[in-house]
Amino acid sequence: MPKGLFISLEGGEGAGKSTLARALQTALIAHGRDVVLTREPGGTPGAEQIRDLLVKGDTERWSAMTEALLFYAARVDHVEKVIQPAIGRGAIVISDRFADSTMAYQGAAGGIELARLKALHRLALGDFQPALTLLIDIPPETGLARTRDRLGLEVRFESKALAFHERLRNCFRQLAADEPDRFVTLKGEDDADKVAARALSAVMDRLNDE
Ligand code: T5A
Repeated sequence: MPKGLFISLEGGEGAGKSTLARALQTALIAHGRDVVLTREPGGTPGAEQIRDLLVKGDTERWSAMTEALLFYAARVDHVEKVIQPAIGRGAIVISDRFADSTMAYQGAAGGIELARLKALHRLALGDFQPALTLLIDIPPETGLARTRDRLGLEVRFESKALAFHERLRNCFRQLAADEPDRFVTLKGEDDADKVAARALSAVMDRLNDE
């Protein structure tokens, strides 16, 4: 039986994570692998219910710490019910976002010290982490323009919004620099096929190492 592998995809809004997740799934299935494509927040019925609490309603509904606790409640359910069983049966799990998003959004952008979030991670999941994290790094202006184009909205940025997205980007880059063995950084401005080819090569390298 092949060994399971847990891969997370990270990056700012509109970086191309969902596009890459689908492309990787197709390529890895063509290599004969069992692939589970999942996402956070979400991935189980309970975690999808928590997702609704997080992504709907007033933007000021929750403090950053309440959000972090809700993300971790959803994450534990996701890890216990989907990710670990799939790895156990030899599948490759691709999660569109995982714990690094909490570090960036609730930590660097939301103002919670990363040490407190890392303590929360240890409490909830011990040392469980993806074997490989693909960070799609993209200037926030480019990523936001893509999502607004998709929604058909006019592209217009406020400096506060951009500063928030710059903090996210810097945090993701710092996390990647801190854990060079886990992270591979991809250039999000490249066309989608090129991003997918680089990502597949990183995954194949990791599979060969495992
Ligand atoms: N969150 C999440 C937290 O605050 N804390 C946490 O712990 C977690 C897990 C999730 C929100 O929750 C936050 C982060 C988010 O704000 P979501 O709906 O899952 O919300 O939002 P995102 O993950 O940001 O998803 P997006 O859809 O905005 O971005 P993607 O998935 O990165 O982008 P994608 O693939 O949908 O592509 C966007 C557009 O760009 C095109 C695509 O065709 C699409 O139109 N595109 C490209 N165009 C040109 N070149 C490329 N290389 C392209 N790749 C994609």
